[in-house]
Amino acid sequence: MRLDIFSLFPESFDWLQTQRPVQNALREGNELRLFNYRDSTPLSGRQVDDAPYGGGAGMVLRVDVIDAALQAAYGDGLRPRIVLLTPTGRLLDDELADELVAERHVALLCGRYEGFDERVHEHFADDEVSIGRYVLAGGELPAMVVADVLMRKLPGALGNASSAAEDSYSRVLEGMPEYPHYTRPPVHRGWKVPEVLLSGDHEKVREWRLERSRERAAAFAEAERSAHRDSPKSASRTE
Ligand code: 6GU
Repeated sequence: MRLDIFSLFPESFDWLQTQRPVQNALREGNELRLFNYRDSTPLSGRQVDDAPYGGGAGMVLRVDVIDAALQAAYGDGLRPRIVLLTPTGRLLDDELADELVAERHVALLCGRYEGFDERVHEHFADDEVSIGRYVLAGGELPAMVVADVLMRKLPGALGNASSAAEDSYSRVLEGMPEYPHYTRPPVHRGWKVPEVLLSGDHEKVREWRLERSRERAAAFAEAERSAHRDSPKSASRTE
C-alpha cells in the first residue's frame, strides 16, 4: 500500500521510519511518504492557520492550505482515501485498521491547534479517526499509531515466522486478546512457567492458550461492563 502523511512536523515521523516492521513493509514495495502543509501553502511566510471566525482561543488550519497540499500531492488525478485525525473521529480498532490496510492508497491528515476548518471535514475527508477519548496536542502521535498498526499488517512486515493475523483482537482469535507468553528461565524467584508449556504436547498447548484467551476476553468484557455502569453517561439513564 501507499501511505501518505500530511503534517506540520514531518520530521516527527523519523523515529517511525527506523522501526523494523516499517522498514520491512517498505522493502516489500509499500510506500510511506511525508508532506508538510507549509511546503505547498498558497499563503506568504509559510502560513497555514488563522484565527477562528466568531472569535475564541486557538488557531484553525485553513481549508485553502489543505486544498493546496492535496492538489500539490495528487493534482487532478486519483485521490487516496483521505483520513482526518481528529479527537472526535471514529475510534481506531482492529476492524478499522483492516478496512484501511485493504486500501491501495491512504492519506493521513494531521491537525494541530484547534483543528481543521470545518470545510475540510465536509469536502475532503473520507474518514475521521481518533485513537481514544482524550485530546492530544496534534495528530502526529495518532498518525504514528495508525501507521504502525497498518504497516505491521502488511505481508512481510513482521518477518518470516510471525504474522499480525494472530494478534490480539484479530479475526483468528475471534476478536479476543492474545494468550500469555513465557520464556526462559522456567522459574524465577519461585514464579513458575505453566507446566503445559514445557510439556511439548502441541495440542494441549493450543487448548491451554485458547482457554487463556477466553478467560481474558471474559475479564475484559466484565471490566467494560463495569466501566460503563460507573460512567457519568450511564448514571442518568433509567435502564
Ligand atoms: Cl486523532 N487527534 C488529537 N489531537 N487528539 C486525539 C486524537 C487525534 N485521538 C485521540 N486524541
